[in-house]
Amino acid sequence: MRVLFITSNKGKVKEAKTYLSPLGVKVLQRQIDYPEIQANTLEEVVGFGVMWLKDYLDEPFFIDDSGLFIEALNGFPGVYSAYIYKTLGNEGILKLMNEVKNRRAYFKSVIGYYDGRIHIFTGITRGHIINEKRGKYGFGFDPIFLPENSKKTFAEMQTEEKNRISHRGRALAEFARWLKENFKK
Ligand code: ITT
Ligand code: NA
Repeated sequence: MRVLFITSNKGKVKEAKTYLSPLGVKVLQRQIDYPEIQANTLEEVVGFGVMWLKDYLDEPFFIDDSGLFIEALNGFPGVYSAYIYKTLGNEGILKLMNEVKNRRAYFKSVIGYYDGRIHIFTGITRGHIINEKRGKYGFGFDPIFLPENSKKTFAEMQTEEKNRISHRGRALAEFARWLKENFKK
């Protein structure tokens, strides 16, 4: 089967393709700017985005809204992650975290899939914000995030390795399990 992935983010597409292609799910990127509402949760942002997009698409599609939630900053940047990444970047986050002792943070990914109905899949990965950028793979906040029980930052991992423990990998795993249950060949 094929599904459209509505996103502007090539890094997300690479991860989704790497996860889903071997399972026989062909992922095609489409760039359609859908409104990302100001909301308190990623689930609300995704729900609104899917309900807006469904009128423009006539085949199954999904979107992914993600965020980095830093404990010492009360969950910031969270739902504002895209804007903060664009404006402050990793350097800005490192500056905000300068001398901050509690460096705990988590990434969360929410996938909204639509096939006539909306289905939500989520994944979380806990870890820490390190003191300097490390690694060249991945995208976004990957160079400053060290997942729990790992010596490598997300940016020091190849896609398969990141997928195995990442928030998006976990959301994709739920999504894949659901597809398998609902499309038994
Ligand atoms: P869309 O078009 O899919 O919305 P986006 O890049 O705007 O792409 P989000 O709205 O989900 O994505 O914003 C999340 C921000 O967090 C964005 O700046 C990403 O670079 C970053 N981010 C998301 N997933 C990440 C991951 O797995 N690793 C590192 N940074 C990530
Ligand atoms: Na976005």
